[in-house]
Amino acid sequence: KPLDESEAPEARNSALGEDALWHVLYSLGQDNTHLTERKCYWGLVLAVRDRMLEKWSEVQRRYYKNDDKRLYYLSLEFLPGKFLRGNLLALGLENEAHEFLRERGFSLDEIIAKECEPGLGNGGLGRLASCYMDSMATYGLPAYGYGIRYSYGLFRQEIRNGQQVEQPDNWLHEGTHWLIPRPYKLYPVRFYGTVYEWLDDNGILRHDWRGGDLVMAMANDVLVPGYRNGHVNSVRLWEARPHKEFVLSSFNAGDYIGSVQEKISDENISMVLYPSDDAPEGKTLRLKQQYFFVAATMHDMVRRFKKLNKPWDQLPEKNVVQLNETHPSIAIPELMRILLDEELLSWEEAWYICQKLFAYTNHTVLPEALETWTVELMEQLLPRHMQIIYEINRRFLEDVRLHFRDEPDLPSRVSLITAGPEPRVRMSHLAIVGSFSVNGVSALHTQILRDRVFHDFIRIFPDRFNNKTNGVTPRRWLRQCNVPLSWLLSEHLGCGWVTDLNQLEKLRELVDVEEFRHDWEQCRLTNKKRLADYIEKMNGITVNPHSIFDVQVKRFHEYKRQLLNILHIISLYNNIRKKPEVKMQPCTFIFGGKAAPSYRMAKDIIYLINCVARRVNSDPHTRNFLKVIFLANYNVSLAQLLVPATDVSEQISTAGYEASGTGNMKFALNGALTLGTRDGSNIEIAERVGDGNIYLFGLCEQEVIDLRRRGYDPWDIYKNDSELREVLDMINSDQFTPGDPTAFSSIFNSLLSGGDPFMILADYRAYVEAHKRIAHEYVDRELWIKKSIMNTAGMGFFSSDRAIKEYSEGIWDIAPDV
Ligand code: 26Q
Repeated sequence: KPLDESEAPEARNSALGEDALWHVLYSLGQDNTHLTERKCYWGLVLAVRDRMLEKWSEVQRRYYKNDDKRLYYLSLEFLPGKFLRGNLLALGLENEAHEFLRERGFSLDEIIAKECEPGLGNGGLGRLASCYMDSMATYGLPAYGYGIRYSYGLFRQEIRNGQQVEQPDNWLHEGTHWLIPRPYKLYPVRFYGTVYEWLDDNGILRHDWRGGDLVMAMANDVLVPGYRNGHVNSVRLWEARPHKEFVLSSFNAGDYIGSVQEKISDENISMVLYPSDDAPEGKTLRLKQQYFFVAATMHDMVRRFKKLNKPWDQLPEKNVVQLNETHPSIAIPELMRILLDEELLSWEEAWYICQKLFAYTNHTVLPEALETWTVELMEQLLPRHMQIIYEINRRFLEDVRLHFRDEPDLPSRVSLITAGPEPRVRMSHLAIVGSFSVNGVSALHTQILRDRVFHDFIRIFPDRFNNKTNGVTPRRWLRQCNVPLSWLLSEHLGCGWVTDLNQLEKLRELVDVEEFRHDWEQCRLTNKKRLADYIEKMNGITVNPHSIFDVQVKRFHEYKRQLLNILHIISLYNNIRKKPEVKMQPCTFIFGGKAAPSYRMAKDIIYLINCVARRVNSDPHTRNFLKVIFLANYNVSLAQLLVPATDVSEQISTAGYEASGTGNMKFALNGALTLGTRDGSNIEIAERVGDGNIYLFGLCEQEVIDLRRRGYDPWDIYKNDSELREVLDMINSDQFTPGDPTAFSSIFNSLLSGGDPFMILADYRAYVEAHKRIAHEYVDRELWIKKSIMNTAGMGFFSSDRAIKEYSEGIWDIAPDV
């Protein structure tokens, strides 16, 4: 049943249902006297879209009229999740939609369950972009998202015989009316070609990039409504289209297939999202994707700016471009090219404009994830941009030499181009030098950028670096995903928390009210039962909703240490079997997440978890106490089911490796207790929920560094900890893979002879002890529920609304237009 219907939908002449029926006939071209679920869904989508379009066009006109400064948020990834529920909620139309469907014998929940989700991102970075789009619309900012309309999103994960199998995600197979194609918004994008030189009237050397291949970028818009404020923004997703329908010459020469082939290869650019969230592969197609969407976006921005008839130096006063990671950083030389070669500005003017326009967010400190491209590839694909990068670098290094005369090594360390036989362009250096702001995504992460990763740049550009701790949208990550708790909150606090999350602090006064605690627990139980039903349906395993739901869902990565989790589970399993008389709190351990298709170790870990699950779940001695579940195809929708049903949120990365994490925020917001390392934003979560309401364990970032420096030998731990040794020896035998004793030898070897690069054994004991505390305290229901409430109460700061306010005031210098 829908909640907070208090705010009536905007007055409109016709009812939502009537419009949906109209659309079934006139837009879908289908009989609307016999309605199917599908027809109702698409009819509703179109009717909701109409309402958003009206607001959107009003808002766009207002930006123009008020001469607003605009934000361009450039991201190769967006992970919006399903649309229907969120859009209905934002517009206050949930009741109407519900009624319309009910009268025709359909259910909103069931229809939403069947809605497909666009997986146009890998994980944290893409989901953050979507949380931010939601907050920008809700705050009323003049902002645009820009990205790529991939035909295939992140692969669908199946588990076969315990192993990950990737399936294509053809999310557009049925088409989608949430996407508005704009076939007339079509810009050419060039690749390869030649740079010509000429002298202008003032005798200045000019450049002209010509020839090569042209591909067209076509706009597709997704509308993003603010929450009940009549504001609608958009995300523009570029789709690659062939420049010419056929290459005429080859067509005439009879090479019909050859000419079609060329058309197909042009469309390849927006075909598929790269499924790796680190270790960039250096593939030409990826660089093409990056330049393709950046060129189209810069073109769009310049076109809009030119309508204002202002001098060029006003470009950064009327616009700001936020680069989500270095992936779109080729925007910097692209804008330089436009200003120099097309608008004929001087280098100084053009560079001044760029440096005032761009801002860059870093999301990773993993050295292998820092993006670089070979000069060779850049020179070939984007010859003019490579020239510009050389010139940016030349001038930058000249400056560095001048200001740091006594540090002859500094220039080579900060150079945009590496030395050596195969020189590469460092995209992060390009982004730092070409921006006025560089930010990290949690306090610790920004500190690490300052101290280690970009230490040299801090001295060159001391004012450029700043922190913006990530946040998540309370609309999707509480109001939408946790209806029972939302009801309870609104009953006691009013509805204001949905857009002002700090209001949750008032919950602190309610922890001592017994009835409130009881209701809190009931909400949690309802959510856990719903998840238990899903597990039963998907995995065929019955789990006890009164057991501890301990959840680790995220991409599979060695630094995220899913291995640490499963090692502990194996030792629990051993203990129960050895001492069946000891009563134990029943536990359900839930995993989910995808591994990059080429990441062998991550796939081995998925296999290990599934093998352990099979063994543990079928053992009659342990199955009342211990269940291990791997949920296939973790995505935004599945997260929305898991987050409100979780008791213990596993955030156990090696300290210093997780830039921020945002899953940690979603779980704690919904009343889960965090079991985590002092890493990323876990530290800030602890500060706000209080040390007594979170389970922190293990080495901190400095201790990780110190231990490594002192010399860390995992064999010592192996020798001294007999419980852990038993677990490791089981992995290194055929215990979990009967007949195949070497299935996990790569894991065993990495942990021991490989030196355990992520310090799993070093943190093992502390992790086990933390789990013991959890099992002990969970039994004290009063205590646990209080802690749960205190978590939700302390999470106001982690709203993406707060983060977006900080970005607008601290970086973008833009204000809401409402
Ligand atoms: C780069 C080049 C070629 C191919 C792929 C990539 C690539 C793609 C995605 C590199 C990195 C990513 C994604 C990184 C990411 O998701 N980072 C996460 O960002 C979150 C939001 O700030 C943080 O909370 C996480 O800590 C961080 O891991």
